[in-house]
Amino acid sequence: MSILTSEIQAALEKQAIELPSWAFGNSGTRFKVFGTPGTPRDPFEKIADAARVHELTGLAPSVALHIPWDKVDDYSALRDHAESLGVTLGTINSNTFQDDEYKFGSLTHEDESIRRRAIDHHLECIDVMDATGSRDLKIWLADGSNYPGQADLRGRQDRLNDSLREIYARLTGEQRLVLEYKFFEPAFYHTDVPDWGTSYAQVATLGERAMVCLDTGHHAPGTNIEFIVMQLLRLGKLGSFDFNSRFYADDDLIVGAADPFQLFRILFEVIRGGGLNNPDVAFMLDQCHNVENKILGQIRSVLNVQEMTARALLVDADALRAAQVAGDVLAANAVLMDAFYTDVRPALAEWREGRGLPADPMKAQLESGHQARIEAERVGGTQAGWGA
Ligand code: PSV
Ligand code: MN
Ligand code: MN
Repeated sequence: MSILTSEIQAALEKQAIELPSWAFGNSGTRFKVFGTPGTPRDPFEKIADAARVHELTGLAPSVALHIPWDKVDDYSALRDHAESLGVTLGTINSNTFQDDEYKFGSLTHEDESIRRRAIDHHLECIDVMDATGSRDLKIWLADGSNYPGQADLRGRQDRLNDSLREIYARLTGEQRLVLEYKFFEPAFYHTDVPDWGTSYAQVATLGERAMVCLDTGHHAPGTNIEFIVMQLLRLGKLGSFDFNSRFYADDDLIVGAADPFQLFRILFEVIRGGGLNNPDVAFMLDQCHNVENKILGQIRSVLNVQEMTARALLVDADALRAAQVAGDVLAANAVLMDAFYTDVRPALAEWREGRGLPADPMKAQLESGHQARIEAERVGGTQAGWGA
């Protein structure tokens, strides 16, 4: 009998992880962007790559877009294209971090005309959402300052709130706003939305459909991220995850690569807090593949999330609770570690096969000739990159 009980299988069956369109474009560091053959030349091809990941894993039914990187003339055509490949268009990510005007901020800017421009960009993103059928608008701001005294910290919070209120008021129906925080970079002294508390304080003033986005790479080293997950779920304000992993700063590496145990702990708190397969909590990746194959990198990522979810689902909740109540520190820790150390890969492979999916999606992609085909097809044109 499989170690994956029917309850666990039912939970895994429903798991969905949104892929970022930008993961399929070329990306790099400020030192070098390595182009790779077969890289998509437009948003249509990025979506085709994302659909390939879903086809092989059954785990990634939607793709997040970044505007203007994924700007197209006809969003209904993009939507039809996605749907014809078996995926939907997901979160719309705004972008106020690459125009000269935004050098000193966007939604927080002192200059009303620049702040207006930034608000208008978000309103246009909501127009895109109307056309794509997307539910979530994700806002990450590069706003901040580099030197003490450079900026009026308080005034910027007030303007940010004013801007967010206007954007939120434009949402209709099921649409939501998720505000992402990040402790530093590109600003180094202060960032206007540096932490979950600031994001929470801002979205709490907007309304029920404004939530916090937690990017796992956006915390200082040593931060107990699972505690934040617990707290936001408790407050009903965890809107979405941007999963990735980091060794140093905002590395955007494959989720679960740097610290699988941390991913396990996060997923344990997600399950504990009722956040698994909960439509209010969107699972997304926010990653870049600078040196590895991008489609395989995304397959590896969603499998890592699935594997750690399965392990977290294996935690014997009753035994854990009993040990906690009894004050049995070592027994409680052992319950958690037993689940973490369980190798679920063979059971997952078998389960996948039973659902008509390849037992090993990485191997299936490698042996399929798919990469060679897209390399042959995608000759000419300009390859998309992080930022195009
Ligand atoms: C910048 O830090 C960033 O990685 C944020 O995490 C956003 O989610 C992402 O870029 C896309 O805008
Ligand atoms: Mn992010
Ligand atoms: Mn980031």
